[in-house]
Amino acid sequence: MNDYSQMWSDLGIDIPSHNILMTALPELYTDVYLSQPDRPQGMAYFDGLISQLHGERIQELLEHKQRGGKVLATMCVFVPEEIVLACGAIAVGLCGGIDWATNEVEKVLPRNMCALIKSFMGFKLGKVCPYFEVADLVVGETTCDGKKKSFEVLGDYIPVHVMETPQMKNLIDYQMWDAELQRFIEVVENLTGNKISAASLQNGISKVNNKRKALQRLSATRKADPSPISGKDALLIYQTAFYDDIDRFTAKVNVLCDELEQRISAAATQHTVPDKLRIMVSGTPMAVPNWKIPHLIESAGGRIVFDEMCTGERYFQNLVAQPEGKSVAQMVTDITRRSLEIDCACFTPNQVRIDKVIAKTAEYNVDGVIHYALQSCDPFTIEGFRMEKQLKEAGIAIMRLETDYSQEDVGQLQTRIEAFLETLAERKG
Ligand code: BJ8
Repeated sequence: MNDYSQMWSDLGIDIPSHNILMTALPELYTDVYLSQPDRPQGMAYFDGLISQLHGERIQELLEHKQRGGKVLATMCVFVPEEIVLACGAIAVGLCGGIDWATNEVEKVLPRNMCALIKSFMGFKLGKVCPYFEVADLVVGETTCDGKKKSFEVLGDYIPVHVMETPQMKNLIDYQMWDAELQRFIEVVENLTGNKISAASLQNGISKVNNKRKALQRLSATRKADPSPISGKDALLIYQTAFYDDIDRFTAKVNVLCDELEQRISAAATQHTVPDKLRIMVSGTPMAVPNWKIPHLIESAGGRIVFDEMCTGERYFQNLVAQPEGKSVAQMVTDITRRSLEIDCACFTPNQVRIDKVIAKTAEYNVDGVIHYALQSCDPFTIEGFRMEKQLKEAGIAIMRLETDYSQEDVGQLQTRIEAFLETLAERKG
């Protein structure tokens, strides 16, 4: 494996702290991922991707910058990657799935913020995230109050552009988001020095649509019983979708899907044992390396077959309309329409998300739903109550969990998850 110490040091990474992080992750990864039996061969690429997330991928981004390209770091699926690509820039996600530099974070943010926000702030303040250090601009949004105010604070450390995301889906919200996208185009054009053309935006839309189609294909394989891929592996792919080179990633997901579809065909002739319990996880996104809940569910005998999260369906469930033959303005309107189809809990009302969960439990033959919210995340925690009530009325088993990134509640969570799965097993007979 290459030694990237010099690259990290040149980026201003705190090497001793980064070493601690890099030492802890392989152990966790082996425990959560590599210990799984019968993994698809196509997962080898994603294992390599994770192991090189701070190495080879960062080097690629630096080479892109040496050629005059720009890198934009994002924290939300609202930020239109299509526009970033159309200006010749690259969009990457930010690390945010582990507690880091908490003492430093609590000097600038209140203690009871959601773990996701504290984590990405900790990665910046603790200087352990090379994505922050290669980024020319962080693109934030006003989805929830915590993020809205935290991006203000983050702006003291790195250039930040904040997009005002809509909270409702009325005509005025479409118009506002369309105007926000125009403002974003100006920002990215000024940063990159590249003007968007119809051809470049068409290309950006096609690339992102192809990535989403590949992820939709992956998701569709999980309707099979038994599902040909573990929920943890599927989650890993959804998580890395925010980091990898878009064309390479799309190709690798499609190769994996070929293998999964072959597995499904083979299972049909071999009378393979169906999944014991098929689970949907719904709620706040799980950023790398937040694998706590999926690991507990699958260790207790559940098979996660659907992820109703932004590291999941919410990211790829909708495509931008076909861009061929359209003007830039028409394509921007299409991006607006797709964005307003996102069913994040930051919207009000958001009945469409609950309706989708009910519909998908049938489509994916789900035995029970685990609703997951990070502590102090008001949008998802509050919506979880409504979700629970309506699912129960529809006869669907559901359990709500609230947690953070600490390991302190693992025992308690394990007990609750095992008890829930036992109930599901009895119900299933
Ligand atoms: S579109 S889910 S990625 S906002 S967990 S920071 S909501 S307090 S992440 Fe999200 Fe975009 Fe919505 Fe998706 Fe706030 Fe909640 Fe923290 Fe959250």
